[in-house]
Amino acid sequence: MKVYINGEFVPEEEAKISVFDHGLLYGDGVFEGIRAYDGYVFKLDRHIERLYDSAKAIALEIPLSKDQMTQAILETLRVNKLRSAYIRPIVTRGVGDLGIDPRRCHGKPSVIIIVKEWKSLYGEEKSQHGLRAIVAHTRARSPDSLSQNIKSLNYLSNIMAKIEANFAGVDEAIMLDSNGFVAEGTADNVFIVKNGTIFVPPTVTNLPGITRETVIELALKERIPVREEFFGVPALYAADECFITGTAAEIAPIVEIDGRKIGTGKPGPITQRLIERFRAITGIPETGTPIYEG
Ligand code: PXG
Repeated sequence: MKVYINGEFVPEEEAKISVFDHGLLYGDGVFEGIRAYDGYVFKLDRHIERLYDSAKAIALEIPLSKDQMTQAILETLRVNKLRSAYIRPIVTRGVGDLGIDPRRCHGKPSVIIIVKEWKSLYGEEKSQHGLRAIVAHTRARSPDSLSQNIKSLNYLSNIMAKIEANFAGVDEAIMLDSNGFVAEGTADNVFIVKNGTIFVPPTVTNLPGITRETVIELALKERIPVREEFFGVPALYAADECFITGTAAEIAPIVEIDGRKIGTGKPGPITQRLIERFRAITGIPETGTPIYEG
């Protein structure tokens, strides 16, 4: 696999950056997680927009225009002859010295694009039968600190929640906001279904997921009511269905939380319907940017 680093394609083994890069030293940078399905990059424009929004929030000027970034991503896929892939653009503050001041990076951000052949996150089995989760003790970062809205290279709170899930021997951790309401998963958004209505927390406490917004659109098309409102842990336990959404997870049912069975303990009918609808809109020109001509 070849990796894009600052305009050049470098073989994977040689794809290295400086130990003085502030992305490594301070987590000073932003990234995206994107997927290509069967020759089409799913919602590429939205991912590009979110990358630039994240960069704007941390006052990081990406040295490529949005169009140049789009072309760089497509070219990286073509160089690697990929049709279905995971795509990871990363922009860091760049190479500086041992001091946090971004001015020491001389305004030269590092741009990296890694592409990989896609492998399913939880495996077909788990995605079909559902995941087990815990509610994490580690809280999602609050909007008055480094907002969860920014897809920055600082993922430590999410990683700590994931470690909690690993210790508990379950698949995923659900993080609460500073008020104790459900915020999101470690790399995904959380939805519940109660009496035929879908509930999802407003995005002030979580990443405005592109899968999340896609699922809301699909649900409304299916005439399933959707309410964006905060809910607590008891509502999570008492839900008829629960699922997480993300570029990696797609739509994955959660069937157990903190030892409580959710609904029947099997993926619910609304979750299954949305999974089906979601599958139908990936890998098509209506939702994706073509990698190859014709
Ligand atoms: N919340 C968080 C904290 C995330 O990191 C989502 C929600 C879902 O957003 P999207 O736009 O993907 O629906 C994410 C997404 C990875 C990886 O390699 C992580 C994400 C996406 C793709 C890959 O860990 N995070």
